[in-house]
Amino acid sequence: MIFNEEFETLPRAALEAIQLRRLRALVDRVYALVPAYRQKFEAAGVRPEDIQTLKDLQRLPFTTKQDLRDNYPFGMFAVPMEQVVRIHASSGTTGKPTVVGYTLRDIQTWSELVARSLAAAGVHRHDIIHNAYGYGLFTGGLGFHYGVERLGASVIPVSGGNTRRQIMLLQDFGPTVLTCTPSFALHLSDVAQDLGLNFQDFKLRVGIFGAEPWSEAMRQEIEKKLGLDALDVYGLSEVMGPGVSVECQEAKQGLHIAEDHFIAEIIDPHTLEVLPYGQTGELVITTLTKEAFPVIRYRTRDISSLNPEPCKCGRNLVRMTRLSGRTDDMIIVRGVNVFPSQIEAVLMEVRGLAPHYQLIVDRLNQMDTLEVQVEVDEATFSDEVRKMQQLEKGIEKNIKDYLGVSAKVRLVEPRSIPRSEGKAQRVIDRRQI
Ligand code: DLL
Repeated sequence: MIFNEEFETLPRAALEAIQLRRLRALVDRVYALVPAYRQKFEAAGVRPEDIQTLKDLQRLPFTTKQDLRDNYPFGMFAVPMEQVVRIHASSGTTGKPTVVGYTLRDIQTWSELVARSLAAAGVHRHDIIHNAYGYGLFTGGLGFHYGVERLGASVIPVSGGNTRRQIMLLQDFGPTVLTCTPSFALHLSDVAQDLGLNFQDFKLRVGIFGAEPWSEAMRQEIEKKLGLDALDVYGLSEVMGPGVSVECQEAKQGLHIAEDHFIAEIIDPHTLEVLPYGQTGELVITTLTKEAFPVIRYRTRDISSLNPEPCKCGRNLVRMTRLSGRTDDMIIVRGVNVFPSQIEAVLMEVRGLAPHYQLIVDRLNQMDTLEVQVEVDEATFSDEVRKMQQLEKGIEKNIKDYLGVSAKVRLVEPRSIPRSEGKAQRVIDRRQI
């Protein structure tokens, strides 16, 4: 189903005319209102009037997470705070989160784009949606919540956690749609099985999964175990949240990007050159309509490619391929974005630790596990076991407090973590997805 027939099926020429008009207005606005953008444009020797065609976008400088960090927390907002009605945040590479803001109109746009995503996945007004994306600073929960309401369907705002209770609600309320991370979907089905219940007996028929990497094999498994049609949804806080792109139920081949609101480019992350359609590289996104927190050529660090062929679902919107990884070392553990540098920052505050650590990520019963192994210095190592255990617990608490993720901390002997000749290998990801 198509939620916004007019905009989702625009002929390319008409779509590009809208994109150019919006891009020029955006560039004028950020140049006038956001000092950080003005400075970056000036440093690159480009002025708003230089943007005459869509190709001229390539003359504008990229925006990175570092820019957001330099302007933490609200320095890149393009409206006064009294027009901001919502704040969300996601993990930054240091202890500080990346902060994003929305005007009322931004929330309306976002709601429409999530409504479009739901419709593309085959959801309609009569559906009941069990929304198990986390509510809070994370954009998943509230993003889907508003989208479901915009579509006119019913939302159950379950949020994350409390798996057994979720199973009870799935059984009793009979939702027809499940929205959560793909790993949590599988975890739900395992727990149901342990309780002697079968997902096939529930009413679910569609699942919309994203916020973390998953594979075609995982889709097959989810569809088989949960008895539903599983679709991929993509987004990131810096650009909006969920709803930037979504697979359609008809083709399930690539995620349609809402191009009347975003321009996507693929670049070579080393040379920074823009690559032609079909080639794989880093996805870069420009927001065309966001008011509070527009981004210009934001480097997502996500790896994908673009396919411009019209789709059998009727949309002319470019499709991005399922993400195949990231160009940085961010890992996603139970839906929480984690940078090794954040863990490092927590560890470095503790006396008695050596700056050698490794993160071991695995998946046990469909749930991600994170173990932090860190070397202690000689003095700490000769302490009694009880003291070492206390130290471990203390670090676990700090990681939970600062990063919002549970980890198992294991203090290990001095010089036991393998040293590398080049870049230290901080992450060992044993998950098979
Ligand atoms: O994860 C927004 C979202 C919520 C998307 C719910 C989909 C569903 P962040 O927390 O800012 O926002 O994390 C964004 O998550 O750059 C990707 O690396 C990863 N990611 C998001 N969707 C997918 C997906 C939300 N479908 C980061 N497949 C992004 C693989 C994904 N990775």
